[in-house]
Amino acid sequence: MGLPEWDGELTSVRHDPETGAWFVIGVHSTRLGPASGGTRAMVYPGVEDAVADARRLAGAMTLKMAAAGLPMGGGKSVIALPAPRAEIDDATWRQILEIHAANLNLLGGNYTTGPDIGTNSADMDALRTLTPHVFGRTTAAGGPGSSAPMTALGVFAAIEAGVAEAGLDGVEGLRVLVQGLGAVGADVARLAAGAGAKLIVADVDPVRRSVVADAHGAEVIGTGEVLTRECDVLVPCATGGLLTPAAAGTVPCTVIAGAANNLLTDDAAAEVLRRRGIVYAPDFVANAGGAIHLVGREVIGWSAEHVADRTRAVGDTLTEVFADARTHGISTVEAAERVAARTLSGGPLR
Ligand code: HCI
Repeated sequence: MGLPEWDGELTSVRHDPETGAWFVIGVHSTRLGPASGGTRAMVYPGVEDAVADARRLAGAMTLKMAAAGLPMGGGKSVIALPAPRAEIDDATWRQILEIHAANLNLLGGNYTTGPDIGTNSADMDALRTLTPHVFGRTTAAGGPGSSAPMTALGVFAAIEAGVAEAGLDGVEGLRVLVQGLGAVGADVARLAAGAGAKLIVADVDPVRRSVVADAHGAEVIGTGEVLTRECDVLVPCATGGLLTPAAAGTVPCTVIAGAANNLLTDDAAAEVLRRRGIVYAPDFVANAGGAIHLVGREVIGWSAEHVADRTRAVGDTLTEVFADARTHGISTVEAAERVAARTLSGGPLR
């Protein structure tokens, strides 16, 4: 496999012929503490794509931890499945988790995982019986439970900060378009509806769409309309890579703040958004609530109340990022990277 260069510390790649799964772990940085980041399980076109995704996501975790002031480095696991998760039988999934746990044990605590797309707290319970290097177990198993509510709380704080930066007067009455109604997206939709937003939602899954639409009176649109539907706030909560520079050049909204990791395909997209005057809340700041929950509860020992306070503070961080970007004529991504770089240059946080 010819791999491109990477500025991270280590990539582990393993294939299991029996299950047909590939296991990739990207350890981007251990500068602030042990690397940490979720386990993503999904189908990829090829193993190169899985490696590229793990590395990109691991890099984003480094920035996320640093910008949130958490004492952890950045890493990510990707399990490239032989078939969609829903089609994998219990025995095979168990086997996949066992191999993943063995890989985590080989890394000896330099990387700790948690849930991400395709895995949940119950999977973390199962992994935790095989390896100690796991966050995010269910409350029944003694863990802090799903990180989704805190991720959503932080995203909502990001929406409010973005709305203020755009000179709009609060979320009430604004058209808020939520793309992706998984645990996080559905909860952001609930918060936005509670604040009086006119909700527009899109999801590939018809059940998820109608549950949210019925609960909050949301308008449902097709997933193909997300980038062309006029709205005030676009809230991407599905997989990343939604905004290419071309899409950033035409997307008809005023504020973008969502939960998806690696929302922009590259820095050029951030620059396009800046030039168009669209307020973009950098993903690794806006979606840090999940990491604050897991690391706060399981590493630092924060109370649930303190975790919620720290998560709401995501809005304050973004207010500073927006002001810094405006003052210096740089993209909000560059401004947020400066915040992370300041922390990273200081070295370990604990
Ligand atoms: C994420 O924010 O994308 C994942 C959060 C996380 C943090 C620490 C360990 C696993 C997952």
